[in-house]
Amino acid sequence: MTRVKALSAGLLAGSVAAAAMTVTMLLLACLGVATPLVIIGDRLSVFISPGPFLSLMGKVGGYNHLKELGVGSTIAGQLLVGAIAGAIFGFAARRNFHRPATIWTISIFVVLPIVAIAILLWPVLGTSYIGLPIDAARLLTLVSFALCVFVFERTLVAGFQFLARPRVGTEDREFTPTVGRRAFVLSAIGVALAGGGVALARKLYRAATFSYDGLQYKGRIVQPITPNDQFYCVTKNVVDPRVNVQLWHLEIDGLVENPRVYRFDDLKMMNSVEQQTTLMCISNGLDAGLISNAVWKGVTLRDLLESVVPLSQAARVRFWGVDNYTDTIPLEKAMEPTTLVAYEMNGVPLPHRHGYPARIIVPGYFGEKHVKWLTRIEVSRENAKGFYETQGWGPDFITPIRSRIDAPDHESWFSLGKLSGPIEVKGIAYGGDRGISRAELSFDNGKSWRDAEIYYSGGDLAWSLWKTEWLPSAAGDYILVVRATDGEGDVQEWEADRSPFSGVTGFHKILVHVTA
Ligand SMILES: Nc1nc2c(c(=O)[nH]1)N[C@H]1C(S)=C(S)[C@@H](COP(=O)(O)O)O[C@H]1N2
Ligand SMILES: [Mo]
Repeated sequence: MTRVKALSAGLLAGSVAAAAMTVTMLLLACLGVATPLVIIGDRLSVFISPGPFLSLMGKVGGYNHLKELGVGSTIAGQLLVGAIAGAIFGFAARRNFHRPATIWTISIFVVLPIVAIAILLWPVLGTSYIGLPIDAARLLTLVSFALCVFVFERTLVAGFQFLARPRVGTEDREFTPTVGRRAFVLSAIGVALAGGGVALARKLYRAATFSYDGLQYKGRIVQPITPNDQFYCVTKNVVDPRVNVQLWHLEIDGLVENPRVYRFDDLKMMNSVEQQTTLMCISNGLDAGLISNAVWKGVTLRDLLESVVPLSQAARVRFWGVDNYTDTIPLEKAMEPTTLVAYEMNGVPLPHRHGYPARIIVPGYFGEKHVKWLTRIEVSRENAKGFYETQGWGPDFITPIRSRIDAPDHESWFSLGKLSGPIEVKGIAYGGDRGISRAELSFDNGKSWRDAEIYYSGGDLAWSLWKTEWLPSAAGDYILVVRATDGEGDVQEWEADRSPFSGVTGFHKILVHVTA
């Protein structure tokens, strides 16, 4: 066989094999198995610090696009690498193409990638979208990956032999019309595989988080308690877990005397508490709606930790989601009676996208710390870090005082002549786990302030809703500003020395035009 023919036969066989492997991965992904298609992104994202991360996100048009780009380029990259590997294989195998040594193809195309993946992706292998415990998930991820590369290897060898084997009854009359026909058949198989891959990708796309990741709750519709289907949502995942509670375990281990494993029913049998708590994402802008309030029911983390007895060196607690998301809080905060492992949200089991079957609720800390799809609680030393902390968010994760004007809209117009009464101005105020004692409004960009009425208070751990009536005396442009005071008497302010990655501080302002 000539070099060119061997290279092109290898290239074609490699492309088809890569397509077969990708389809296998998509199939596994549909079954909730972690595949390189998504965990490579998880692995890489911790290396990108928040500044470049945000600018990258801005460049590609948002977090969802970044995720799409991540998966898309992984698929493209793997098809490309497969094709090139096929070409190299064809070139190397051209002399004894009818019996390439299986030991070599298995070593290079199966064993080597498994070892590489095990080393490079070790920290994220314990991911399972159906909720398997971490060790079982890691094993399943590896075995599934082995299956994928095995599919690649077998398809490559078979495809290449199919193209390169001599026609029956002839001796090495290569690239006759037979070869052309065979290339056509193999390409057709490749196209069929690609079609199947696209169908699977579509199915996954419909199940993906793109439709709700970044959902905000703000404006006139805001009520004291956010309905579950309107509760803001942030996830690092392309497809969120749908945990099978029969498979699910909650492991509690690390620096403890008696590590324990809880099943869902064990949690339900324990003493439960119910509390209203507001969650806010660290990246919530001054005018944005990545903040919502719900009533959560669950067990106190303290009860769980006391059952395992933390050792004296214990200083932090690290939470693990089944999606391999992690975050930490100080042990002291973990022991507060309001830090929960919650399994109900507004009277119903946690919806899948909010962490079914159980999540952490840690009042007064940014949303990041409220780990969803909880599967492991690890008591650890002082230096343990979470997913976003490793990226470089923080160092402060305690929510500052924030408030927002929900009505009227920014840039709205009123005509004095047509007003039948005062304009209703309303919004929210949030003081972490310190409650809200006061909300004030300014209609002159902060020169003077007057009290608004707090007409709803959800307690110390939740937001308060405020409103006031405004009757502008003259036409003009008005800048409305809101500021809140928390339950400890601290007044909302712009903190000049706060790290930009510890959440923004400052005031929400809107512009309102009043005409005669
Ligand atoms: N397991 C897991 N937990 C997670 C996340 C995640 O991607 N995976 N996202 C975090 C972030 S950034 C926020 S702001 C909150 C959002 O919670 P919600 O979607 O229920 O509002 O969940 C946190 N918990
Ligand atoms: Mo977040």
